[in-house]
Amino acid sequence: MPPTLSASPLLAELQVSSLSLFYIVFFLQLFAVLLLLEYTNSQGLQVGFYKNKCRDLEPTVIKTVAHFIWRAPSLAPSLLRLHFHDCFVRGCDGSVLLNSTSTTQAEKDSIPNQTLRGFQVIDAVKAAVENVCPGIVSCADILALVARDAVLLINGPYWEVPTGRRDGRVSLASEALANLPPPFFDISALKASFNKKGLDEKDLVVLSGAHTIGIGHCLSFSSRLYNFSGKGDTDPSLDPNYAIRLKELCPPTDVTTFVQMDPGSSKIFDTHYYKIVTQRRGLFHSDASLLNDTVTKTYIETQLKSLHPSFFKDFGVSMVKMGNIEVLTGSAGEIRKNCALVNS
Ligand code: HEM
Ligand SMILES: *[C@@H]1O[C@H](CO)[C@@H](O)[C@H](O)[C@H]1NC(C)=O
Ligand SMILES: *[C@@H]1O[C@H](CO)[C@@H](O)[C@H](O)[C@H]1NC(C)=O
Ligand SMILES: *[C@@H]1O[C@H](CO)[C@@H](O)[C@H](O)[C@H]1NC(C)=O
Ligand SMILES: CC(=O)N[C@H]1CO[C@H](CO)[C@@H](O)[C@@H]1O
Repeated sequence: MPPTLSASPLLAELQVSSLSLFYIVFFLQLFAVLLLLEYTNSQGLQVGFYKNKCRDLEPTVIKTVAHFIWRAPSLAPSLLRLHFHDCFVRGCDGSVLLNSTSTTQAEKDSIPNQTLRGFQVIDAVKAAVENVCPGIVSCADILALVARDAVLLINGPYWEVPTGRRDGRVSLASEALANLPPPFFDISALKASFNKKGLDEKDLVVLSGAHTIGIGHCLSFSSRLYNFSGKGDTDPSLDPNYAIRLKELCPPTDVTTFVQMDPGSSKIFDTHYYKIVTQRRGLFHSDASLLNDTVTKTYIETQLKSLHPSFFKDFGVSMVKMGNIEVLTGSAGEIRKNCALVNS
């Protein structure tokens, strides 16, 4: 017998055992991954987090928000925007609510936040919630619930809000400037900004749909009207007739005037914003740039063509994703007593 023949069964056996070893290692790894998933899930947010700790939380929140919105519906967009500005800076940790201190300038006092409104609503909700369950509910969770209820109260979509966020202790104006996408961004900068927060192009086009409600100040888009590229010109992506109208409303140095983002429909949560975007009448360059990408453009066209647009359902899904950005959970952070101040 040639030695090679006697060696081959051994070789076969070796191969079998290395194959089973491969499977053992494979399943061990799979098991480890599953364990890790289980662990991160239990560390994550959950719908009904306060079920046993603060049963009346959600009714208390919506009652207080309704009290404000029925008297001043224009607060609804502002309250939705607060949650976005919270989540994009240091995650959804309530940092947008903190006041500046003698040593640090907070997010509130940064350029993108100059036009934020509705802090008094958050304070009132926090007070009402502290009244029914003191020291239990974070300001970050209140922002997420208020954003949902604000949209619902103007007949927008409803979605379930996972909770369990904890409040951060840091708020820096410089981080707001670095993390919030400005209105002059083009599509690649917007995609990069959202990707950095774990959000994709669909989330970008869906969440931009929030601009179906609310207003924008002249200063947020006047660079499109005057001297767009340093030649005294107007942004070519803006409908020229609409540009003329906007110039009438917004003289070059106007800092107080504001206009509806979705004129005529700016109090109604619907797909009309997508319509004005296709008409080249989106208020910001960032709105216009949604036509410069296949995924975002196709989404917009599909919503407008469809008899039953998926926008409402999609909006809830993307809001939950946004609400998950870099959250503090477990024993991280704190439950603030006053949303404007870290606990002492
Ligand atoms: C895609 C990147 C985005 C950019 C560049 C952007 C930019 C802006 C700007 C410049 C304003 C006007 C502020 C003013 O002049 O008063 C505004 C308003 C608003 N934004 Fe956005 N935004 C973006 C995404 C979002 C998202 C993700 C949401 C929420 C899900 C949102 C909700 C709103 C709302 C509701 C208003 C109206 C606020 C009011 O009426 O007080 N935006 N946005
Ligand atoms: C936070 O700042 C606002 C505006 O300056 C002020 O009205 C409010 O009283 C401050 N809140 C606290 C708790 O200091
Ligand atoms: C337009 O921008 C250019 C380049 O930044 C600048 O030199 C020029 O003075 C600006 N014109 C006006 C009217 O502001
Ligand atoms: C869309 O892309 C074109 C070609 O690159 C560019 O000239 C235009 O400024 C872009 N529009 C927006 C709104 O970003
Ligand atoms: C709502 C709010 O706090 N706005 C502030 C934004 O920042 C400017 C300074 O850049 C403050 O003057 C505003 O009060």
